[in-house]
Amino acid sequence: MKNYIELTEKALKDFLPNSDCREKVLIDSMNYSLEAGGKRVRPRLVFEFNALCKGKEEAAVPFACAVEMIHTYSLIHDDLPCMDDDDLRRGKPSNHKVFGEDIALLAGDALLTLAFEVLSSEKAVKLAGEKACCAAVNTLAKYAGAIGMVGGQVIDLISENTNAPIEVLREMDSKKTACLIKAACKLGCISAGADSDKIKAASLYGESIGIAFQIQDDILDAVSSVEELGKPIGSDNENGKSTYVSLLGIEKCKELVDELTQAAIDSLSAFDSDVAQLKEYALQLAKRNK
Ligand code: GRG
Repeated sequence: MKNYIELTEKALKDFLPNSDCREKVLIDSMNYSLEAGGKRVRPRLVFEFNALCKGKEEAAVPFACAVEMIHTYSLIHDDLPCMDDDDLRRGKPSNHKVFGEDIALLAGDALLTLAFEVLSSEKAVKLAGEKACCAAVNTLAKYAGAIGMVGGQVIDLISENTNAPIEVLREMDSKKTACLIKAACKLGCISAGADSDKIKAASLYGESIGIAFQIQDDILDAVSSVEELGKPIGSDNENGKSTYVSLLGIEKCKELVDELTQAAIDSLSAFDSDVAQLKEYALQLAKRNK
């Protein structure tokens, strides 16, 4: 999986409207966050599952871009003063610090809608087929929406200063973090026209690595530094939010990450092709340091 970052980044540029227009500042703001140096975890998952299901790589490109657009919008909105009010993202000033709150809010909105424009575009339909594009729109909308990522963010907001217990944290992380990761895994299968058993197994993989990803994020927030992470640390504590680390301690969290990673690897037994890459990627994410 060497090519996926290049493929995604080139296509993200191509899908972005031309900035030679009166609303140039909006396009520049969208582009600023799209090219700000994310790890491209979700596009990689789309490409990995597309390959595992023996799909055409080109068909995965619009799907990978759509998921990354939703992810990017969520980060822009998450950093806004009305949310986490963070000034730094990926080692650079947050979108609203550069473009102002109004434009940052609208850049997030425009990325959210662009994701669905891309998924239903002529290009996507030509590459993946109408049925797959329609299923992808439905899946991404569901996982990013009110009972998915946005719902998780609301649970996060209303749980501030409540000493939320582990069950609430689990539901919040499943929705806020794992849902979009799950959507990426499912979209990879859908882009390849895979059957429902494979889509279900991909969803299980996504749920497990998604929760592990969030626990690892909580661990890094506790043990890492602003310089290493490129974003502020310790804001959950300051905002009175429970995290896996505050509830369970670092050692238990590490054990949980390992267990969830193993569960993700086990779910790959539903596939008849070589799962080595996805196994390796789950292990790599569990050890990530940024
Ligand atoms: C819709 C406002 C709104 C928020 C949705 C996803 C989300 C909730 C908020 C973003 C902030 C956050 C801590 C999300 C949890 C998931 C997570 C750890 C995101 C960071 O993802 P990475 O590490 O980011 O893949 P990069 O920078 O590599 O793209």
